[in-house]
Amino acid sequence: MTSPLTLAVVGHTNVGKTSLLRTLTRDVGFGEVSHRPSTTRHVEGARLSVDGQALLELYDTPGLEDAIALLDYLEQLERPGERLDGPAKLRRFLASSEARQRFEQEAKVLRQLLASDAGLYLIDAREPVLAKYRDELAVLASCCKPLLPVLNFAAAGSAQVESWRSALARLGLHALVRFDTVAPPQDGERLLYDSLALLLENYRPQLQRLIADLHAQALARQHSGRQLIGELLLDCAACRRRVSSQPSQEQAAIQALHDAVRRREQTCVEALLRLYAFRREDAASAELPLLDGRWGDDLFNPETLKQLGIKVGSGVAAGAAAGAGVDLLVGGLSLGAATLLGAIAGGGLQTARSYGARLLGKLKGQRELTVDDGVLQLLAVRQQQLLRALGQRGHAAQQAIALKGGAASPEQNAALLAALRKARAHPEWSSLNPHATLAQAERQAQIEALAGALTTA
Ligand SMILES: Nc1nc2c(ncn2[C@@H]2O[C@H](COP(=O)(O)OP(=O)(O)O)[C@@H](O)[C@H]2O)c(=O)[nH]1
Ligand SMILES: [Mg+2]
Repeated sequence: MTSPLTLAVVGHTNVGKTSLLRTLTRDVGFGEVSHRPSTTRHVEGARLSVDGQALLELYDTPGLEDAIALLDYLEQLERPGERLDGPAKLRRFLASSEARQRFEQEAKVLRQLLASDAGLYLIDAREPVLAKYRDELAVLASCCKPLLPVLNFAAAGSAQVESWRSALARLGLHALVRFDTVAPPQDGERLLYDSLALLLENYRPQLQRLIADLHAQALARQHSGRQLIGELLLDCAACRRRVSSQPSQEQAAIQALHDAVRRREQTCVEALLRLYAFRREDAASAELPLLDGRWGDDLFNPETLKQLGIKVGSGVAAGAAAGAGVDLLVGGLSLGAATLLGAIAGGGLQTARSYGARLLGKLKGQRELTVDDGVLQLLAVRQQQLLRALGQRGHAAQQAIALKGGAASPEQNAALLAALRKARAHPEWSSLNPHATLAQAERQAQIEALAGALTTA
C-alpha cells in the first residue's frame, strides 16, 4: 500500500490556509477561520481517503509572521568560513533557543514542511508583490521541498495574477494555480492536483485517483440533489386538501397548505445542504409568495382516468391537461361522475378507496385544494439555484446563500409541468397527504422523471 502524499499548507497569516483545508476536505468545521491574523496557532492535519485508502494528508500551519527577521537570523547562523545548505541551516535553527521563543510560529511551519513531501504556498493575490514575500519564499526554499504557489482570492476583482506570476517566475517558481477557497474556480481542485502531479511524479497515480473520485462524487451529489428536488416537487404537486366551499374554511385550508409546502421546501433545503456537507445556516430562503392554491379536480385528469381504465377523447384530455379548471369540470361532471362511479364499482378495493371518497366529496360540494403550477415552478427554480450554488461553493464560505428564485425557460417549464401533471393524479404519492404510500416503484420512477426534467448544469 502506498503512503499518502503529505502537504504542508504554508504562507503568510490571513491568506486563507485554513480556508483551503476546509474547501479541499469539504469540512466547514475544520480549524478556525478568521479575518483576525494569527488565528491558527498550531499545526493541524486532515486526511483524504478514497475507498479506505489514504491518498493525501494536508497540514494547516500558523502564518509566517516575521520572515524578514528570520532570514537575517538564519544568515548569521553560519560561522565564518562555513557554507551550510538550506536544510543544514534550518536544522541548526530548529535546535536553537530562538526556535522556541521569538520564532516559535515560524519553527512550527518549517518543521512541518521538512516533514512533508511538498508545500502549498498560499498567496493572497489581492496583495501587491512585496519584499517580505521574497524573504518568506527564501526561508521556505531552504527546506528544499517542492513548493506549489496557490494564488488565492483569485475570484476577487483586485487579484493581481500577472504580477504575481512574473514575480514568482523570477524566484524560479513557474508552476502555479489560481484558487479561491470561497468560490473555487470550476475544476479548481482538479487543476491543483494536476499541478501537484507534475511536481511530484511519484504521487501521480494517487493524485489521479483523487481527481477521478472528485469527479464521481460531484456527479453523484448532483444526481442525488436532483432527486431530492424531484421528490419535493412530486410531494407538492400530489398534495391536496379537501375543504367544503365556505370562505372561512377555504382561507384556513389555503394557509395550512401554504405552511405545509413551506415546511416541505425547508426539508429539501436542509437535505441538499447535508448532501453537500454544509450547515443549516448556510442557506436562507426567502418567503414563498402567497400561495393561492389551485382549485383543481384531478378526478378528470387524463392520468386519473387512465388509471381507472377509462379512455378519454383527446379533446377532454387536452382540456383537462391544460388545467382548464372548473368550467370544464362542471361540464364534465354529469358525464364524468357517472362514468367514474361505474369504473370504481368495477375496480378493486384500492381503487374504490382512493377515488370513491374523492368523488363522493365532490358530489357533496367539497372542493380539493392543490398547489398551483406557479408555486411548483418557483420551487423548482429556487431549489435548482440552490443546487447550483452548492456545487460552486467552497466550504470556507461564510455568507449564507440567499434563495430568491427567478424564471425558468419555457422549454424547461413545459417538460416539468408535464411530469408534474402526472404526479397531480396520485395523491397517494405525496408525503404531505395522509395515507401516503411512498415506497412505490412508480412513484420512484416519477421522481426520476422529474429529476430528469430539471436542467441544473
Ligand atoms: N473572498 C475570499 N475570502 C477568503 C478566501 N480565503 C480566505 N478568505 C477569508 O480570509 C480570512 C482569513 O482566512 P483564514 O483561512 O483564516 O486564513 P489563514 O490565516 O491563512 O488560515 C477569513 O475571513 C476568510 O473567510 C478566498 O479565497 N476568498
Ligand atoms: Mg489559519
